[in-house]
Parts: sequence; C-alpha cells; structure tokens
Amino acid sequence: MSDPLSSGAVIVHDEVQQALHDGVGVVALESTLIAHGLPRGQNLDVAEQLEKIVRNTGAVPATIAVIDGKPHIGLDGSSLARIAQEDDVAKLSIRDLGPAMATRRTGATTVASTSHLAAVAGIKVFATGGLGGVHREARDSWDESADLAALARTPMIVVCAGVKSILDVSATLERLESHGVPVLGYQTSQFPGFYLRSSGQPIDWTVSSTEQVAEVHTAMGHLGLGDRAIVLANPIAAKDQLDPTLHDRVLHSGLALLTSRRITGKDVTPFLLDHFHTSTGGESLRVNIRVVEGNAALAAEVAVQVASS
Ligand code: PSU
Ligand code: MN
Repeated sequence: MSDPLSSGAVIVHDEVQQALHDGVGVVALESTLIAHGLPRGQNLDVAEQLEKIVRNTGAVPATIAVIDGKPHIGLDGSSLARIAQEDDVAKLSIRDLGPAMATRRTGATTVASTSHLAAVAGIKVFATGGLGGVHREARDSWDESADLAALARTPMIVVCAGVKSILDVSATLERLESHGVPVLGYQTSQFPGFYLRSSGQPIDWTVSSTEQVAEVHTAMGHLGLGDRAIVLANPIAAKDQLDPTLHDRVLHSGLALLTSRRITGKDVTPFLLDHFHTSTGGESLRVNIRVVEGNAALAAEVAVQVASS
C-alpha cells in the first residue's frame, strides 16, 4: 500500500494532524449518522455538538467523510454543513470508497469506512451511535452490514450503544464472536439496545473504567491482537431511554412497512430510523441524540486515557 497520507489520497485536517503528532487524544466521528440517520434541521447542530463534547473532554474531534472524491479526516465548518445539508450525499460503506474517489463523489461514511479511514490516519478511538449488524431475515436476504467484517480487520476502539433492535441482535453478537472482535460492556453486563438501556442479550465482559479499556487495548496489542476492533458498548442512562412499550410498537409497524414497501439493501437502516423518528413524535430522536452525545463523551475520555498510557 502506498502511504495514503503522504500521497495525498487522504486529507487530514491540520488540527488533527497536530494532535496526532503531539500524542493528544483524537476521536473519529462518523458522518452517515449525520447525513442519513438524523433529520435535516437538527443534524448539523448535533454534528457540531458532538465535536464540542469531544473538545470539552480534552480530545480533538475528527469527523470523517468524502468531499468531492477526497476522504477527509476532520472537516471544516463548510464541509460539515455540506454533509448535513446537501441533497446528493451518498452513503459510503467500505467498498464504496474507491468508486466514490474515482467519480469525485461527496458522501458520508459508515462505521466500516469511517473506522478504516480513521485507522489509516493513526486514530485509535471512534464514536458512533449504533453499529450495523445482521438484519432480521438475513437467512434469506444475506443482509449483514459490512461493519462487522471491517471491525475484524481494523484496529480501533469503537464506542457505540450496541445495535438498534431493527437488527437481529443475537445474530449480530454471534457474528462479532466469529470475527474475534471483543465486546466490552461499559459498566454493564448487558448488550445495550440503542434506544433502550439493554437489548436483553448478556455480554461476557464488563469494564468499569476507561483505564480498564486502555488495559484491554494494551493487552491485545502485546498478543498481536491489535489488528482488530474493540467494541465498547455504552448504554444510555435508564432515565433517558425510550419507553419500552412505545419502542416495541414502533418496531413492529416499521418492520411491516419494510415488507409491504419492498425496501431492501442499504435503504433499510435509514428507512427504519426515519420511521422511528416520525412515529414516536420526536421522542426517539431525543434519545438518539442523547445516545451519540454520551458515546462521544466516553470516546473522548478513552482517547485521553489511551494517549497517556
Ligand atoms: N445504526 C444506527 N444509525 C445509523 C447507522 C446504523 O443506529 O446511522 C448507520 C451507520 O453508519 C452504520 C450503517 O455503519 O448505518 C450500517 O449500514 P448498513 O447496514 O447498510 O451497512
Ligand atoms: Mn446491508
């Protein structure tokens, strides 16, 4: 691989470059959740707020996206606004990066592509909302997010609130196991359910502090296991979660609409997210924003810890 940084294939924002050089904690932030996971009108505010939260904890944010065919690690204000507001922003998973560069597209990056680009730049910690995973009906559709395979080969601490219940949560956990990706519950022994504090699925490992996260990272590095991601699963506070009854009702109606409208492939996730936002009268949006803010804050603490250990 020619060096993507010195070849200019990837553009690293000055502030991010400086932070990496100085050994200051850097947190990668995902752009698909901004462009395709949150509604217009609010998404730019959230994107800016996430960067602010990271800064307040003493780390440097690096929101990642492809702008006019160039992967950017850290966006200036105008690029962030384009990702949040332009109509033709593509959703770019890992396999889309090459074609998007060749055709000079502008697009938002998923967990898979964001973590890949962040790793290329030397970033160790990444905050997102929920991971992609195994879809319900995957036995027929084969629809499993490329996020999972990417986590198996990308050195990155990925802070998330589990996966949304629109997916098959237990199958997703099984696939993470197959890929050899550790899942750490942050002060919990339950895999979070994104809108809900718990998905109902137990996980094997609980960490109680960011120091412990850094220790896991170091231990894996010593064993040659530093080639893959660590999933740090951070649940929403109980008082902030979505009402479980409302959650179940909206989930069932959304799944029925997928079938009746024959929505498939990469449109499934954005469709269901939008259905949640409209059918809960904005309540799921409030929770969604809380979730990503909480993850950005924890990721920043982890980044500071990892940078100093
Ligand atoms: N889950 C969410 N919100 C999101 C996504 C997932 O709760 O915005 C986005 C992330 O960018 C994730 C992607 O990487 O969807 C997965 O999409 P797919 O299943 O098409 O790989
Ligand atoms: Mn898919």
